[in-house]
Amino acid sequence: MNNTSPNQGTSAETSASEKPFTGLIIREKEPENLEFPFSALSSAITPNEQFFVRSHFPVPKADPKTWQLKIEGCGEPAFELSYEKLRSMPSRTVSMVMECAGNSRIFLSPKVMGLQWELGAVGNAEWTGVPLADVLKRAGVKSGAMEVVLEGADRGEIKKEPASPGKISYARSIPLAKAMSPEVILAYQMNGEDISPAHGYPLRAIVPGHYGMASVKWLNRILTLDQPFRGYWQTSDYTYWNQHNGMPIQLLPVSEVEVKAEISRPALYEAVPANSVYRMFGAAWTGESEIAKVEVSVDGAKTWQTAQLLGDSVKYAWRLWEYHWRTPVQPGRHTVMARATDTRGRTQPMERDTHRGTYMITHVQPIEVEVRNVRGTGSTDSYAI
Ligand SMILES: Nc1nc2c(c(=O)[nH]1)N[C@H]1C(S)=C(S)[C@@H](COP(=O)(O)O)O[C@H]1N2
Ligand SMILES: [Mo]
Repeated sequence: MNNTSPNQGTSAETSASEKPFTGLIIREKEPENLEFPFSALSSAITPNEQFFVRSHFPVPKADPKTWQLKIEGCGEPAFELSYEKLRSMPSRTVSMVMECAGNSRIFLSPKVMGLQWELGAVGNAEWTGVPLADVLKRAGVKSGAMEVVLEGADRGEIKKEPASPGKISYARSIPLAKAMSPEVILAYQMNGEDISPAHGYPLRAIVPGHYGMASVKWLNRILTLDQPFRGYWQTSDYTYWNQHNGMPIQLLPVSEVEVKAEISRPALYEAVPANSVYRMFGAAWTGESEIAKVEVSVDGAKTWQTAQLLGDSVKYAWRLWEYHWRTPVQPGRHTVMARATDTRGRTQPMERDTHRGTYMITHVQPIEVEVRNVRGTGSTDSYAI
């Protein structure tokens, strides 16, 4: 698929059932961490002001006139690029779903540490910038390099043990092979506008196929390494237990996105009219693959029906879907679920895998709704039959 084409548009049906967007939800005031209310999903592209924000530290100030991107480890001295120079280089636009690895954490029971995201630490935007490979080729990659570290200008202290040695900068690495892939870009625009301060102005990495933590914001330094990077967010935070013969043997960095479908509507505990057709609606995404199908269950996972995928498949972007649910005649509590499968045959698990720690929360989420006899409750997603 051509990844530079405009993404799936909103169909007429979609707009007919839109719930208005009434603002982001605060998960933390300082630093600012904001969630998109997922029931307001209305189009394949998340508008900039609706895009969730996940930041570990306050937004660093940046002056594009003096700002420099430093590339080190490729030879002496460090290679530098100005903002102006970067903007003059050939660019590319990539449509990418960005999901925070901790998205859906509030559904874990017992409760775990970390921001308590519901369904909205995820969004899909078109990012424009320079392929990282072009910048690395200009700087010259030393033979033996195996990882590329991306460092942001934001800094802070980690108080949780093991505490950091004073202030440290946010940094993550990706394998060299991924860094050289054409979809990985250094982006200065988001949906056709210069990236806002909250989302990484003036420059951020965009690493399609990986969870959000790899897409380093306020990027000002790139380092190539001939050994695995052992930084804080690579080895202490954003890790999960790799298993061998049923034994957890090694903490590995969270990296590739797992396949997942989310239900936008009905929302949790929404009142759904009985004996009607309700249009269920949501989005599905995966990592280095594409969505093959989304299935819906309205009977507690006894049977699964195929949902309709909307628009075209765009690698690394999410795919919208819908399903027309004939709601029960009898009022009462009902559970609906959705699960996605990708073209590699990977599908969402029903149970939580505890080796994933506090990240990669993709097991099937039951969404409870209240089926009611009343009509005209304001729902535009259904019609009587
Ligand atoms: N420099 C820097 N980059 C960062 C982060 C950060 O705190 N500092 N947060 C990461 C995480 S955990 C996520 S999920 C995404 C969120 O990007 P957004 O705020 O634009 O949605 O940015 C990533 N890049
Ligand atoms: Mo994240």
